[in-house]
Amino acid sequence: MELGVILSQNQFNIVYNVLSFGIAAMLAGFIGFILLRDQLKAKHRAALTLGTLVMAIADYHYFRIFESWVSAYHIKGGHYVATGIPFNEAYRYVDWLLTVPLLLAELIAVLELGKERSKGLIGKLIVASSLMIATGYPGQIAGLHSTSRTVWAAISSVFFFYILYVLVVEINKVMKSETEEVKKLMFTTRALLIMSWGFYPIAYILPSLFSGATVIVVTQVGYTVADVIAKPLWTYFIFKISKAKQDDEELSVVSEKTLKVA
Ligand code: RET
Repeated sequence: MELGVILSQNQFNIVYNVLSFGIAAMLAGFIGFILLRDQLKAKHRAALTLGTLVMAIADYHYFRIFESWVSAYHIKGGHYVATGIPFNEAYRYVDWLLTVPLLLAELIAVLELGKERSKGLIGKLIVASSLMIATGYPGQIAGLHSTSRTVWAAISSVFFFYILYVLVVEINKVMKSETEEVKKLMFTTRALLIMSWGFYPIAYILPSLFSGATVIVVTQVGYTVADVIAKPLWTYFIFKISKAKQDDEELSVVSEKTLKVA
């Protein structure tokens, strides 16, 4: 798709900088979550551990995407033209294939649904998310206005809506029995889920409204922004829920002790 495309210096630099921002955001998340680890006791750490792994996987992929971007174009007569080495869009999809199940597992861990229920749910969500991503990829690399792009996107969307439906139902159920603080955080996490996940199909559709090099720029900026919300920001909120739950537990232990003393 990219061969023959000419990018202005600005267009090339926007993608270059946004990918560089992606590397920085994922690295900052990785280090930040390691530093936050001590604030949680072992019992509440599972979700943060998964989030830290997500950051490592994503940072590696952003580095590879960046590298691929740099080798796909070179400057000629003041413009960037394709070198002949294709820009590798598959890195993103491989990244999602690995990180999406982990991000979903983070949420399931923090919802504390019990071992059996969590296992069953995670199994279903892994299958659905793998299918969503695997069926999205052929559409991503198909021609921008081809029928196959629409058909694959429609198939992928079935799994997308299924995942969102399952998660929103589970969050809503759990929210009912939580304290005000946890409820508020879960409310934000639910909004973050819908916002960030909703951004991916938009970043997929949006390029069809443009032509030429703008398509490439819009795709890369869109996916990177969505990734920063869906990975580090998401994990940060999940961490806050873990912390609030831990604080609640400590508070109830203290009040039980006070009751006994009294
Ligand atoms: C695709 C193809 C078009 C239709 C749909 C898509 C959805 C992608 C999503 C990706 C989520 C990725 C996340 C990554 C975080 O690391 C594949 C673009 C519905 C929802 C959360």
